[in-house]
Amino acid sequence: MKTNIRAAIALAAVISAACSPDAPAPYGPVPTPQQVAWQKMETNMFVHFGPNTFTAAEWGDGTEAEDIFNPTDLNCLQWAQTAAKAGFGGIVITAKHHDGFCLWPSPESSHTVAASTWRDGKGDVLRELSDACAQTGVKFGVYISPWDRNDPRYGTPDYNAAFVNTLNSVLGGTYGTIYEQWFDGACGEGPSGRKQVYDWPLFNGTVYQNQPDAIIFSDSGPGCRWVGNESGQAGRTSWSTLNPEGFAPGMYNPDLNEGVKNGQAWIPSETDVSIRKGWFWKESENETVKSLNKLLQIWYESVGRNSLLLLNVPPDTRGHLHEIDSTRLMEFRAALDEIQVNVAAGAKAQANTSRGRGFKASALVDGKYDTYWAANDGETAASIILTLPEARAFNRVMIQEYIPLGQRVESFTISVPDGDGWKTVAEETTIGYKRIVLIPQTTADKVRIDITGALACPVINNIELYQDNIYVAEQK
Ligand code: FUL
Repeated sequence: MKTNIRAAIALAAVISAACSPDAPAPYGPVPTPQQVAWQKMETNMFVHFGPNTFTAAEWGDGTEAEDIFNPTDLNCLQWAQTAAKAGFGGIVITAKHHDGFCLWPSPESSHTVAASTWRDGKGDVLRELSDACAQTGVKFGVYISPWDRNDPRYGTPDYNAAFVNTLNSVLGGTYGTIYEQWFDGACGEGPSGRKQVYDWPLFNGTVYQNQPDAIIFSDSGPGCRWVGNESGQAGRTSWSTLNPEGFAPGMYNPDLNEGVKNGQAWIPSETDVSIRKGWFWKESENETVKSLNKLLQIWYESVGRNSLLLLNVPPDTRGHLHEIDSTRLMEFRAALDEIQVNVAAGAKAQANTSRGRGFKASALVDGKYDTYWAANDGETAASIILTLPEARAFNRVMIQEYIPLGQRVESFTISVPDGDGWKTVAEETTIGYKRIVLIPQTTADKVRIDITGALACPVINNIELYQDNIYVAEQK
C-alpha cells in the first residue's frame, strides 16, 4: 500500500513537472551569484583616509613623513556603526592610496603605520576597521592603489611582484573576507620618474586566489566597472554588460556610463562619488557636504539607474566621521526609508501574456526576489497592469528585472489612467537590477507598464510604486 502511495506521488510529480512551463533560458552574459549579492547591497560607503587627511591634499607625492599620519582618536567602530545605521552594506577603505602609505604594517614597505609614532608604531587601521565591520555586520572592502609614488621599485619589473606581495598581505586572511577589491587605474610616475606597466591578469589572479568571492572593481571589471564620472550619475540607459576587450584599467572606455547592449561580459557599473568636494577630509570643505536633496538626486541617478552607489564619507584628523557628514547620512537614510514605502501594497497584477504556471503576473507584487513573471520565448513586448485596492497617490515607479537570467528590456513606457483611456507619462530604455522612474504626481488605482522592446522574453520580478514628498528634482 505504502509503495502504491509513493508511486502515485512520484507519478503526480512527474506529470506536474511535465505540465509546468520551463523557466526562460538565461540570455547573454549573466551575473555570478557574487555579483547578484553585490548588486543587492545597493548603497555602500567609501572611506578615503591616510596622510592626505593630515596634509589637506588629494594626491600625496609619497615623500610625506610617516608621522604625519596621526589620528588623535581613531574610532573605526563609529564609521562602521554609522555605515550600518545609514543602511550601507559594505565599506571600502583606501588601504593604500597613490602616496604609497600603507594603513597596515605591510611587510613589503617601509612607508607604513609601523614607521609612524601613531600608537607607537603598533597601530593597524585595517585590523580595527575589519573588526568593527565584523562586529556591525558591514562587509569589508579595500582600495589598494597600484600607482605608488613612494616605492623605489615602482617603474621597474620588480614592482609587479612586490605589488602581489602587498595584495597578499591584505587579502591573505588576516582581515577576513574582503567583499570588494577596488583597483584604481591611475598610472603616474613613481619616485624614479618612471611609470609602471601593470600586470593586470597577475593582480586579478592574486585577488581571486586569496578571495575567490571578491568583486574586483576597475575601469573594465571584471567584477564591476567605473560609471565613467565622479559626479554620481549612471546613464539613463544603463546596461550591466560591457565590451572590455581591448581595454585595461586606466584606459578610457567610452561605454562605461551606459554599458553596451548585448555586450560581451556582465560588468555592472558602480557609481563612486564623494559626499564632500574632495575625496579626503579637509576642514575647509566642511561646508561642501552635499545637501539631502543632492544625495537623493545621486541615489535616483545611481541605484535608480541599475548602478551601485559607493558614497565616499572621509574621516577627519581625529579619525571620526565628522558630525556634519554623519548627520547628513542619517537624514539620507530617513528619507530613503520614507520614499520607499510601497504604495502598491495589496495590488493585483495582470499581464497580457505569461509563460503560465509559476511565471504569472502575481509574482510581480509578491515582494519576493526570486519569483518572477516571464513572457513566452519569442515575445519581446508585453503589457502589465497593476490595480490597487483604491486610488492612491504616487510619483515613482520601481521596476526590477530578474538579472540572474540576464538583462533584456531595452524600452518600456509607463501610463496612468486618463478618462476612459491611458496617458503615457514616461518613455524609458533599460531596467536591469533596479530602475526607479520619476513620473508626474498621480492619484490613481491603476498603472500600466508596456514593455515595448526586449532582447529576449522579458523577465520581471518586482514592481512597486512610491510617493516621494522630499526630493525636488532640478528643472533641466
Ligand atoms: C581616483 C583617484 O585618483 C582619486 O584620488 C580617488 O581615489 C578616486 C576614487 O579615484 O582615480
